[in-house]
Amino acid sequence: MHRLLTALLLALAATSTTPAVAAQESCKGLRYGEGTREVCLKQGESSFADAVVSFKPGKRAAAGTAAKPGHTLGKPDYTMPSAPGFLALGCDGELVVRFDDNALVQSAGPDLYIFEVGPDVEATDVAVSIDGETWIEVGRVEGARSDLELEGLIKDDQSYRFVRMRNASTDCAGRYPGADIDAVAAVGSAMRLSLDSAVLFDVGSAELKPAARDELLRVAGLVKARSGTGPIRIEGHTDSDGDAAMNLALSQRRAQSVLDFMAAEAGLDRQRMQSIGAGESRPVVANDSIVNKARNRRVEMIVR
Ligand SMILES: [Ca+2]
Ligand SMILES: [Ca+2]
Repeated sequence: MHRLLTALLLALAATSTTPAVAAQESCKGLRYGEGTREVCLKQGESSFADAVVSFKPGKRAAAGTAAKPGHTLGKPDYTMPSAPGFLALGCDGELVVRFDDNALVQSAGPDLYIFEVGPDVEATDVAVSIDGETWIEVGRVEGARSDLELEGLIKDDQSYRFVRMRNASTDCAGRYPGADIDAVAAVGSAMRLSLDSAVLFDVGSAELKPAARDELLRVAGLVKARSGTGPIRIEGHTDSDGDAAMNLALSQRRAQSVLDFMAAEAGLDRQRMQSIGAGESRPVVANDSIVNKARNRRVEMIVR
């Protein structure tokens, strides 16, 4: 018995002295890089940016395949300088990307990772935003440092969908001027689900339609399939039609209706959930057409 215990303790000691192996094994998602550039994306492929919001190439712009901002979306796919798969920002270049199926949140350890590639290492200033309008500068990536710790810079209970990168190197000569961006990943990544208000509610009502049930049960299934027991933020949003105060109140009641259903009927833990009304304050697109207004009428779930 005593010998068995000693063997067990020795085995435990042996595993604790091999942190590199332990780190690899502990990454259940996607793992990239080595040493100081190593990163574990626990939420896998959804961690990456999903859409280009804007790209200003700057004074000295790249040409050809290195000038396509879409190359910064999804997983990193750079293989060699002559191949497409990255964007050269240009000397004064500025790129804004957006997360759609996920959102950047503060987590333990670094929260944002910029995959910068190519033979030259160039500095990039990074900012993040909740709405794409108000920006928080979060630091600079350069050389060996590709990740950013956002603790103390962003709010713990908020989620950020926009990342802005500005080339910060002054030496931007050559065929690929400025920083070469291959991919952008939220290491601290929450799942973002957007529900169409028209599926859930009648106009002006916060009472769930019978047909909403299937959609909400489907969404609850996605939440349950995700590992994690962190907070779930349920946000109601409206378009800009009508009175702002009434929209705010309606969005709050709708978010609460979804929360109540998720707790009472869909088996999600009420203690994890919080409902918030944002009214018309946070559109995803300009309220300039019938189609766009419909896109802005939504209930979002941000799941950690
Ligand atoms: Ca994504
Ligand atoms: Ca962090």
